[in-house]
Parts: sequence; structure tokens; C-alpha cells
Amino acid sequence: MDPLPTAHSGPRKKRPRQMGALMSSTPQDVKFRDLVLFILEKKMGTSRRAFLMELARSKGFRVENELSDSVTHIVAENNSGSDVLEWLQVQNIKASSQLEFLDISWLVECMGAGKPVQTTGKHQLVVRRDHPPSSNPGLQNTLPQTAQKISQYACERRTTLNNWNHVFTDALDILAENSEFRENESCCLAFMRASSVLKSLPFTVSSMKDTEGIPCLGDKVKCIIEEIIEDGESSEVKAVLNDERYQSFKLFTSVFGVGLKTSEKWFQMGFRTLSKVRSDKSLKFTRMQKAGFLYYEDLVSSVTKAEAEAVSMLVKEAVRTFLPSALVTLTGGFRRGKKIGHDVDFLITSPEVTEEKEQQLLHQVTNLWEKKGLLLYCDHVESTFEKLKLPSRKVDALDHFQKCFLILKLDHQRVNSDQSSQQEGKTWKAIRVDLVMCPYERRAFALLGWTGSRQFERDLRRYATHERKMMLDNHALYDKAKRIFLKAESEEEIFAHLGLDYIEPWERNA
Ligand code: DCT
Ligand code: MG
Repeated sequence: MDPLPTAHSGPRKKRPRQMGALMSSTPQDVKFRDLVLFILEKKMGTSRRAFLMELARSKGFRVENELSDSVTHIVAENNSGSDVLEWLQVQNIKASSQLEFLDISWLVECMGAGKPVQTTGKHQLVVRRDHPPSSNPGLQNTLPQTAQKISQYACERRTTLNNWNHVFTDALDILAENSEFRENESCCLAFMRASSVLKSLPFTVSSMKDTEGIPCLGDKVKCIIEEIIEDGESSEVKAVLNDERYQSFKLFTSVFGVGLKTSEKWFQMGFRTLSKVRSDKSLKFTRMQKAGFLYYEDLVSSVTKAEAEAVSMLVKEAVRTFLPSALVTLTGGFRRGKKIGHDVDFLITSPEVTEEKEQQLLHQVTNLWEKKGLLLYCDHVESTFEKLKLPSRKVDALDHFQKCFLILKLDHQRVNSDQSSQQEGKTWKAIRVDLVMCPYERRAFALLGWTGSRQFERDLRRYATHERKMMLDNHALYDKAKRIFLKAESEEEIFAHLGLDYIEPWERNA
């Protein structure tokens, strides 16, 4: 990204008076390091801005005096998203595609909570379709206002974390989840595809006219969008949120090791709370579920980026003890730039390793952690990988690589971050970690598959099958017409084989 020119936050003559209040936070004051705020003075006024900046800093937020590359959230009052964009354009500032534009109500909620609260649609400032962020380099390729057609495939769209349509996608994600709980696959897929395409738009849908020409929006989805535009909410979503089955499934599946089948069983048996499930003597729990209950509080609280980085150090240290040439790559949501996740995913490979050594590595690593008392749960899955097997036809098929699903004990001391997620008296947090080991020549396919998002992967495979007569999965790419496997050393080569423009990991948040 281009370096930002210095932005002036207000009239110069007012500056000296405000200097005391506008001093930047010193690093030790900052509790929440993943967020860097900038509060817009326009329509807010100098003194209110200074007051809010000081208040936020006193609560441990990092607030910048001036807009810089490091800013992640712009907070404004009485401005629309388009107003903020216009302001940025007048200042000749290029907004990064991950910059969030938020209403003051978000900051007020954060101040009340004493920590960052999740940003949702109601906090988000609206950018009009006739005013897309043209100065935004990360979004230019998705601009729809000209002849450029929006693809029905997520792998032909760039989807950053900067979602201008939270208010709709939050609703559609809830409806998709409810359909999944009711095992209504086609409905679930329709809601997921609609949500995914809206996440890729560089503007906020503010009238039904804006939905013209956008694929994957069926009549039902359009009705929901229309209702949200008109009433600010969807009655169907409201009903789902109040639905007993939805609430119970949501609760039960939040336990590690509990899927749809178990949730259905517990629901049919009349259970509605976790405490009742836990204390019931007649129920048998799997080892995974027992761990899920034991570490429930830690596992439901999201993993932060700082924690993921600490786990990354831990994994690299352990893996290299046994295999110095090993390559360890952080995959999953964190590779896509997400600031939180439900687990931390790693891909491990090495250019020089015997099959025997490769098979042993994950076991050696978990044995080491066990000895150190860091292993809270461990489930090894051995490899069933076969070199000549054709890629799977199913878009959601599991891969055949050797892997282990873990819960690690992460010492707070190892985390270079705030105190926010730490409980009084407890010195560690239980973290879900997935390790995947793959043969060196398959690393590009494994990396592409394990980076996600799930919707992006589904659409890549669908695209390969329907548009290219090829088969793609986490192990290989097969050309059906030529009857050959296509080799790849990097993700870029896989996109090239498929005839697709390269999409960066942070643009795969479909
Ligand atoms: N994946 C896969 N095969 C599996 C499980 C996952 O190919 N059996 C892929 C899809 C996404 C990626 O790996 C990571 O999976 P998750 O951790 O479930 O998703 P995430 O995007 O990392 O989300 P979160 O932030 O919640 O962890
Ligand atoms: Mg993950």
C-alpha cells in the first residue's frame, strides 16, 4: 500500500490547546493491541473529539492523533460511510481495504464494556453504491458499477474482511446456520452463497436497485434484504433467534466435539441448557466432549491474533526440535488476516524427510508437549493419502493428510498482548490447535485448502469442475480432458492452472 500523506485532523490553530489531551498513548497503556483507532473531527468538533480520545485511551485503547497506515478503525459521528470516504479522498488518502468505518455508537458501547465489542451492522457506516471507494486499491477489482460483472463463484471475487453489508450478512448467516441445524442443505447453501456475494461488495446495499445484477440473490433472499432495508430487521431472523431449537443447537454445538447428531439427541431428550446436560448421569460423553466441557469457557472465548502468534512460536519450537528443515505455516482464518478465530491451524511440511520421519513428527511433537504438561487434549488421525488417487468429487470432503486436533495449554506469559482475555488467578488459556502434515510436493494444494474460507474452497472446487473440467481438492488438481495431474509449487500456480486471477489469502474471506 502507498504510504499515507500526513492527514490534518482539524484546523491548525486549535492544536496547541489540545496537545495535552491529544498525546498518543504510550505503549504500556495500550491494552488492546489489535485495534488502532482514529476519531474523525468532522461534524464532531475538536473538544468532543479530544474528550473521546482521552476517554478511549484511559480505557486502554490505542487512539492515533493523525490518520496513518496502522489505523484499523475510523470512528465518526453524524457522517455516513460515503462522507468518510469523501473526506479521505479530499485528503488524498488511500483507505486500506481492511479499514473499518464505524459509528460513534460502537465506541460508546466499547467504553461501557471497558473493552472492544464486536462490530456489527448497526455500527457500520453506510457507503452508497454510487459512491464506491474508488481510492481503495484493495477493492478496485470488485467494483461493480461499470460493465464488470460479479461472478457467481467466490474464487472470482475479492472478499476482504471489510464487509460493507454486515446488517444483511449477519442476518443471512443466522438463517444459513438455522437451515444447517434443520439439515436443509439447499436452503443453507442459498443463504451462504447470498451472504458470501454481499461480503464481496465494495458498497452498502441501501435500496433494491442496488441488488440488480448481483448473482446468488434469489427471491427469498431479496425479500429478506428488502425487509431489512425498510424495517431495519428481518422478522424471519427474529423468529429464528427466539426459536428453541435454534437456541439449543447453537448452545450444544458450541461445545468442542458436539455436532448436529448429538445436538439433535439432546434436544429430543428435552435438554435445553448445558448445565443440565453436564450433570445428567445417564449421558455418555466422548473424550472430545469431556475436554469440551472441561475447557468450555476458554474454548468459547475467541483466540486472539496475539495468542495465535504465541501458539505459532510454540509449534515452530517443538517441530524444529525434531525436524530442523520443517516449514510451519499458519493457515485458516489467521492467514486470511482475521483478528480472532475459533482455533489456530498449521500446515507442516519439509523438503527433506523420509516417510518414516514424516509419520513420526506429529507424535514426537505432542509427546514433547505432554511431558511439559502443555497437552490438554490430543487426537491423532493417521494419513490415508494415496499419491495416485483422483481428487474428491465432493466439495466438502475431508482430506487424507496426517493431522492432529489438539487443545494446548497456553501460558499467558507467552502472549505478547493485553490482559483482557485473562481470568483472575488463572495463568493459562486452553486453545484449540490443528496440525496438518503433508508431503512436500503437495504443500501448495494443502495450503490453498487449509487457508479457506470454507465458502471460498467450495467455490474453487465447483469452478474447477463446472468451468474447467478439472478436479481439485486439498491434495491435487486433475485435468479430466487431458487425464493428467497438474503439479504446482505455489498457490499462484494452482490459480494459473485454473485460469483464474490470483486471489490473495486476505481476499478469500468469502
Ligand atoms: N478445512 C479443510 N478440511 C477440514 C477442515 C478445514 O480443508 N477438515 C479448511 C477449510 C478452512 C480451513 O481449513 C480452516 O478451517 P477452520 O479452522 O474451521 O476455519 P477458519 O476459517 O480458520 O475459521 P476460524 O477462524 O473460526 O478458525
Ligand atoms: Mg481456524
